[in-house]
Amino acid sequence: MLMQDSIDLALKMTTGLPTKLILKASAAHPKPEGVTFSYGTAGLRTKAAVLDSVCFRMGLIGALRSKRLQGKVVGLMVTASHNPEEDNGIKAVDSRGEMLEAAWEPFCTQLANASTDDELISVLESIIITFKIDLSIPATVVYGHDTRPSSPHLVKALVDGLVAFGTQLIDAGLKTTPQLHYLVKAHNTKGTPEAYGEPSEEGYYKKISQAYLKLVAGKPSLSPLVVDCANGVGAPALLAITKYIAADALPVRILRTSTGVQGALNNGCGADFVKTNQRLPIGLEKDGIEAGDRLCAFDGDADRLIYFYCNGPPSTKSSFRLLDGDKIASLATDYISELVKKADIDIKVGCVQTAYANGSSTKYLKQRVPVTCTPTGVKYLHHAAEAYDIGVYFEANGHGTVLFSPEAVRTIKAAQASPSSPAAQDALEQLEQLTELINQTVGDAISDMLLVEFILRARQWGPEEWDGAYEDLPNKLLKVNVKDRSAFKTTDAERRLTSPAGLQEKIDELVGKYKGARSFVRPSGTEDCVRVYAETALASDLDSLANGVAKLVQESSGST
Ligand code: G16
Repeated sequence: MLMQDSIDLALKMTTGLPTKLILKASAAHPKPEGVTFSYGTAGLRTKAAVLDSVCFRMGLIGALRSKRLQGKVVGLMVTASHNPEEDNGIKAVDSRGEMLEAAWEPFCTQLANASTDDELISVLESIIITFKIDLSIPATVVYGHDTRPSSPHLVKALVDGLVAFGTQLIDAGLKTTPQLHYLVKAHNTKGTPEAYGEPSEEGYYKKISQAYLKLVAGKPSLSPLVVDCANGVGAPALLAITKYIAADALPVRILRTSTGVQGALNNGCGADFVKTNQRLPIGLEKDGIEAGDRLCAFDGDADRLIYFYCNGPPSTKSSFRLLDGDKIASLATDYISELVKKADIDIKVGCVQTAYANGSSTKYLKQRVPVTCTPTGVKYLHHAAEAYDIGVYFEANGHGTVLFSPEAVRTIKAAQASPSSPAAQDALEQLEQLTELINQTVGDAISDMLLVEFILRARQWGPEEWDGAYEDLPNKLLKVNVKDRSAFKTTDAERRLTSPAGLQEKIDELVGKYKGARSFVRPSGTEDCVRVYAETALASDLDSLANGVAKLVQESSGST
């Protein structure tokens, strides 16, 4: 295209930009000085006190993204998930219920960092031109928030951004992150043959509870499950679903539900605390739990799930046993693979993990199904899982779900017309219900919990039988505070560092000194730290390796 033609087209495309309205609204949401924002693993996330302008600007992005998708509903969720209560953030949901398209991420970062009005408008113009957005298309955005005290204020900023583009608003209010993903997909598929469910919170509960009840019908009950809700939004959501599922179908004790208590969120409890510290939530041993009880924990926005139990007195630290995302992946992969075999259909099951997956879990899974490794972040795992007919993806930290490809769903439905045996018919019915039970838009603590509960019930297993699949290699996760985490760059699905120069070689040398050891370093995309993961064959080597790598990180960067 000739230069003049390009200029004319750009002018034409950006003519409808409501510059005055945007700048007027933006004046009420000034960017704080001296802060640089970055779109990370799951959106923008940092201290809530500096996020007002970011939320306003993500409102603008939401409107543009919806216009780009011909007016389809997109979602914005105000949450900082597993982070401490004083943090907040925003996750963007695309029209199929998945994470925002990666190509938009650098623009979100640019817009969040624009420090003048001119810069703000210029970034918006470049988004419009890059993605060929027709501004005359009306936008619709559904937005929600978690229980953080800062959320209502930030939602207001978000709405100001949406309103500046005349966006049609759907206020979902207090929601879990997976519920918001569900709502986006349900809105966009309403009235189509692919209708995902009623686009309401009630629709969400109905869809998954009905599937669960069909799956567990006739299967003997298990002892009660104890749930740590991280004092977050998972608490009211779990309470709500128990109104749809009677206690004999889901015997449950719901703990850590103090959503209104300042400072309680994710504090000494929740999935991240349990996984990272490999211990019970603080004080849980005094909550009347016993050896062998099934325990699980959500994170602050209920998109992660971790199970655990004690194989001896809960007051003894050594009795703690973790059933993390890897163990959930192995449970789900085994069960679903068996169903596919019984159903006698030609469907391939695959599994997706990250470098954090315990080496034993990868070995176990690889003996059964193809396994892919991606960088950290649901957005990467989700897309990799789409490559399989049935893709099970879980991060060790408890984020994950199972995706059934449209072809797999068609095969399951078609085979039900003439099943090869009564056992095949039963397996096909179970597979069909699993497509309803599992929230296929994103990892969902509640839906995943029901999946685990169903499988354990079908197998009549307690946590020890489940745990018996394989023995985790001793492992440790450390956070190291550094001056500039952006100095840490990785390659090979984050398993190796390319920067700071020379650090990877030093890590290799250290790892080489320990038997069956592995360690890697990567910058967190949600917290201001660098994460160190270490795994060894011998428990006695673990602390020495993990601390040694952390020391190398500190020496290479200068800790804060
Ligand atoms: C988010 C992402 C996860 C990721 C986690 C930690 O979870 O959705 O995929 O594993 O951050 O990422 P990082 O190690 O980069 O900090 P959440 O639950 O915090 O939204």
